[in-house]
Amino acid sequence: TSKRLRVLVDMDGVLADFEGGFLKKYRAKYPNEPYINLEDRRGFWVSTQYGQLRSDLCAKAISIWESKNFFLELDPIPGGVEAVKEMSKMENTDVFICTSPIKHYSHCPYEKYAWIEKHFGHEFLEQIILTRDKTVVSGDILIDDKPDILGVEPKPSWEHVLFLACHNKHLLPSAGHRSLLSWHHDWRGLLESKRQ
Ligand code: BVP
Repeated sequence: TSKRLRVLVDMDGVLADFEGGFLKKYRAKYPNEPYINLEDRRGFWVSTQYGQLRSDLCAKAISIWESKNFFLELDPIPGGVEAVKEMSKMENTDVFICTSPIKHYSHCPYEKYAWIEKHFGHEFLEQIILTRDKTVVSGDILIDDKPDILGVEPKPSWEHVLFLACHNKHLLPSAGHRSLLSWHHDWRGLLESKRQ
């Protein structure tokens, strides 16, 4: 039909490799401290799992993503930039990058804009939604690696499709939501299923 499809795509863990970037910079800054291999990550919050490893490691983990250039220098997740560029050119499709900045705002919000400009071009800055509450954003589908997306709106308009990540692998297959295993899997079919 003629209705436009609105796709919301998360950034960290879906387009930008937060986990890989974190581990690389954590190990470089703290070469003598223990760390968690990506295969052993459990739970969305890196800081929580590092705090469980040893309580002082929580603050050390946080110091990594609060540092200048952390968000800017994240590598792209394979296939993500290409997929989002392609879907933004599809007929009757509006794509937004919907991402939650950290509250330490000195670098993160700026660097998220700069990352999008670097990988998608200046025009794509129109498509950015920065919010700490994704439930108040309307859309048909939200592709996000966070298992629980909560906020003030109890019935968000979007269907949450869980994007596979090192921290949520063990949750799959989940009764709660459909999932997308990678950008090399069938995201086109997922979008088509929402158009009816
Ligand atoms: O800005 C990102 C990184 C940050 O939370 C935001 C998640 O955004 P979405 O992917 O939901 O859009 N973040 C923060 C912490 C700890 C803070 Br204390 C963490 O462990 N993991 C994480 O992603």
